[in-house]
Amino acid sequence: MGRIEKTTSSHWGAFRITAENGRLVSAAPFADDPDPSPICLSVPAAVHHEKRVARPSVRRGWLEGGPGRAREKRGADEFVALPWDEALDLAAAEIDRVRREHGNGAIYGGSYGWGSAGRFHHAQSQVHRFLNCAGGYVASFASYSTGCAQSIMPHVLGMDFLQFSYGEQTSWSQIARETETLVMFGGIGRKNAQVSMGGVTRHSVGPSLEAMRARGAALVNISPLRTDGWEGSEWMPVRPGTDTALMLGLAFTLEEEGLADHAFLARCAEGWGRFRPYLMGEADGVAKSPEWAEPLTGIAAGDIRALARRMAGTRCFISVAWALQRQRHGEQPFWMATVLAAMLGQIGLKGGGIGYGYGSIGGVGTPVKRLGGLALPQGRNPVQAVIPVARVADMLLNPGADYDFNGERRTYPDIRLVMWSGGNPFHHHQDLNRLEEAFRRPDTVIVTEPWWTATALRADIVFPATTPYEREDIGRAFSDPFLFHMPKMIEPVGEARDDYAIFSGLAERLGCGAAFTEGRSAGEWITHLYDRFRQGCAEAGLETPSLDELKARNFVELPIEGEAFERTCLAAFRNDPEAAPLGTPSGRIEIFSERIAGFGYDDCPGHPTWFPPEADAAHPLRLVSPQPMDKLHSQLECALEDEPGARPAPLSIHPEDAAARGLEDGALARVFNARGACRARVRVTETVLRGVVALPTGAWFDKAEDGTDLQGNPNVLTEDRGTSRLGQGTSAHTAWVEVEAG
Ligand SMILES: Nc1nc2c(c(=O)[nH]1)N[C@H]1C(S)=C(S)[C@@H](COP(=O)(O)OP(=O)(O)OC[C@H]3O[C@@H](n4cnc5c(=O)[nH]c(N)nc54)[C@H](O)[C@@H]3O)O[C@H]1N2
Ligand SMILES: Nc1nc2c(c(=O)[nH]1)N[C@H]1C(S)=C(S)[C@@H](COP(=O)(O)OP(=O)(O)OC[C@H]3O[C@@H](n4cnc5c(=O)[nH]c(N)nc54)[C@H](O)[C@@H]3O)O[C@H]1N2
Ligand SMILES: [Mo]
Repeated sequence: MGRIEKTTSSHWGAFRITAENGRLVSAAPFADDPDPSPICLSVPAAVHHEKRVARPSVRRGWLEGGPGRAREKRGADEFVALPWDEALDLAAAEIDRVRREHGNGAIYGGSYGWGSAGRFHHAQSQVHRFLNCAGGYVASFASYSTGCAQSIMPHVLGMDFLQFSYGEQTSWSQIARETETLVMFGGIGRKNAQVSMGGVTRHSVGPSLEAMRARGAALVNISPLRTDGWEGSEWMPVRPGTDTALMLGLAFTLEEEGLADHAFLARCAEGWGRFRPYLMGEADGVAKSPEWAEPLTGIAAGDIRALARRMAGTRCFISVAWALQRQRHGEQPFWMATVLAAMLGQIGLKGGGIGYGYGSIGGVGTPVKRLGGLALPQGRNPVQAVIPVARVADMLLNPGADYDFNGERRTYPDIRLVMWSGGNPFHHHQDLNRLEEAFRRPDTVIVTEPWWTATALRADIVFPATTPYEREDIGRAFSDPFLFHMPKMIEPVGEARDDYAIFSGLAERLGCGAAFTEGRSAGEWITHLYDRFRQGCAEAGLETPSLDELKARNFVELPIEGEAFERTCLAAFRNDPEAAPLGTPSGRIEIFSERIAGFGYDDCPGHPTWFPPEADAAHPLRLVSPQPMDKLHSQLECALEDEPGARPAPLSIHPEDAAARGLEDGALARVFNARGACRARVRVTETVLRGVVALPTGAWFDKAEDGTDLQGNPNVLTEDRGTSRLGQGTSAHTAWVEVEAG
């Protein structure tokens, strides 16, 4: 007891945390962070919030009727608290029934989500390891972050997209030094880089942009929101979903004005000759000129031409936010951006070329040596079935139906049991009313979660999980030089248990306890994983502290960041494409892909193609739903919800659009379309393009009797449709809405 003050790590970075007499009392930014995130400030209030799940809880209809009963009451039923042993017995018996009667292929354990940052108590790894030990599960491919990029980009660059993003892309330090024109599709602002998987200790994106500005580099923010750019950026307000048209207009100018680097295209790219007739209009009678792009994008033809000339005339880096592929035909802007960069011929040069996700997440472009290890082994999944992650509702609603995915014809499995740990699908999935319908299909839904989220409220069995402050762990992100001992600050709140303890209890009951635990306690696992990591480091010539020393010091910075670890994306390939070919069929950047053309998809043909957005006359405002500034997704929401005026969430709208609807700043509004409706608080601002409204993600879905979400969750409005048959990613940013006072 008494007072403990320590540093801990999280997805939004390191922070100081203080406990007094068994309760967290305050949090403060990490002293060595030049641009810390405010997210940590909500931690103490959230951890001790009344919305914590106090005890194992079982939905009454399920408890009384058995699996599959009163499924329509999911989300409206009450919960019965049970002792741990009874709840674990019930859950284990149900997992056993499903695997015996239907096979492990009837268990969905894709369980997408961000959980928390520690390496051992990593909820995804825990649930996947458990399900593998129990005979396997239907898994998921890719993420909501980079769903279709992970399908399209390997065809274009011949590399796994995440390997490319984190292992190959140009370092920020080099961009900050060398780039003259930084063209940012989707912007690079302060907001998103606060966060990175596993943590980002020194937030350096802001300081890098500041350094560029100070030496006179041009920062061009191409986005519907001015706030997506760093202070001092030029703003080119583009209509959402039209970046491909803008890029085609830029490419057309380069070709028309003799600015394209044909030597580079001939040496390093494949298929220019198949793409050029489309670009210039010889193939379809439509020249993709700046004049053609102007009415589509909302950007004047003269500005498009001027930008193309600047890009060709300076050391230019094109950055593309992940948001651009989180929409219908999201494959196209990602592919076209690479084609544009290839035409500029600066790929592989210092501070030139192309990169993805720089504005999306911290950790992209950090000059940090990659180290292996420190992950809980997940074992092998005997079940082969995998769905694209964002097709979860389609799967639950359409068992046995066929669908296309990246050149394959696949069939959705018939899911009887859903297990979710460390994610909140009723935050992250699109068209939540449809997801609610889908979640009524399986016999049983089991969720481990610290809080009564909208997902926990729609489960049959809810196990209360601890938060990182209630257990010990090791914190390390692969893109960060720091290593943390994450101390246990307080005893578990209520009857919460670690995910590891929960899955150990289930595994024992299912006869696979020894396989799951390998006889180790949580503390022994941490020692085991850390020792393995340390040994790997030693083999690579890197000294790390012993675990006891790390505990005593709380955190250390490893000497693995700096110019020595700087990268220039695709430099070796540029220098000698024969000696260092890409993994594409041609070994070069594929402007035209025979392989994709061979799939025969009309929604993703063999070269980058413009698809006009499908307008919705009754709902004329385009909704973008960016990540929230003040938090990570839906996490810690209960603390923010309590702040006066914070909810429903703020909807940014242009003054003319607001005036046309009689909406005043600060007033309450109803945002709606054919799929659903939510409340929001009007924020009238000129920082959003006319015709566009922005409602951040993260509010806890809370449905009133008339079906309106009271908190302002944009996912009651978004469309649950794949990006295309190729990528099948989420189309979260493609939605049309109307807004009215009330
Ligand atoms: N409209 C729209 N929707 C979007 C997006 C968008 O741009 N627009 N973005 C998408 C993207 S990129 C993402 S990544 C997703 C994010 O979606 P999620 O990752 O599902 O969102 P989180 O709120 O981070 O969910 C993590 C959950 O894990 C719980 N948790 C935390 N620690 C632990 C733990 O130790 N154990 C257990 N069992 N649980 C824990 C948290 O309480 C929380 O409920 O949202 C997607 N949804
Ligand atoms: N503070 C904070 N930071 C986060 C997160 C968080 O929850 N909170 N989540 C993290 C995660 S998991 C992820 S995946 C990343 C996501 O990173 P991104 O995908 O880059 O982030 P978003 O906030 O969805 O979108 C960035 C901006 O893109 C713009 N945009 C939307 N559609 C278009 C379009 O069609 N064209 C153009 N040019 N711009 C468009 C929007 O105005 C939006 O503000 O963020 C990470 N960073
Ligand atoms: Mo994400």
